[in-house]
Amino acid sequence: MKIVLIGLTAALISVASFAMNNEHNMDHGGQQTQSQRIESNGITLSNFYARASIGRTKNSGIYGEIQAVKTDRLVSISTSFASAAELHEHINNDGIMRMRKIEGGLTINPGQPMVMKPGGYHIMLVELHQRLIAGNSIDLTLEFESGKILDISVPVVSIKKIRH
Ligand SMILES: [Cu+2]
Repeated sequence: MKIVLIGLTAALISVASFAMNNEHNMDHGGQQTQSQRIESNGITLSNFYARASIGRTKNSGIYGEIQAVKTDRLVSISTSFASAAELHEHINNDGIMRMRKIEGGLTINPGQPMVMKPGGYHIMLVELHQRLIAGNSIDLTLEFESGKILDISVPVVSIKKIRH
């Protein structure tokens, strides 16, 4: 009886690891349309999306939400898909909306999620190395003043699917 039980347990473990491998492969090879939720060291990243390239434009935007348990500051952003990733805001300059780079990072306070969305704060991808295609995903690394570094895989979606 004992031998049968051990055999059964081994079979269950191999089924479980097979399922996990499958999921793993889908993340890398397949299309990613769902945004990841990353929680690490008191910082949560959610609803991250990158806007698919429009024509041959060399820039694009990333939107998402950052929450922190303790006050922290987003100081550096990078991706292998672009020469630079900058933190931007939109400002109303005599009725004309303009984008402006935020120098010195952006503070995130506990209980106040930092929301990046079209027309507001966003991550600007400058000098894309390749077009961003809807259905693909791109890597993104966020560094905080506290020293915390979070990696997230960001799905690329068409502008029509990004909610305002
Ligand atoms: Cu911008």
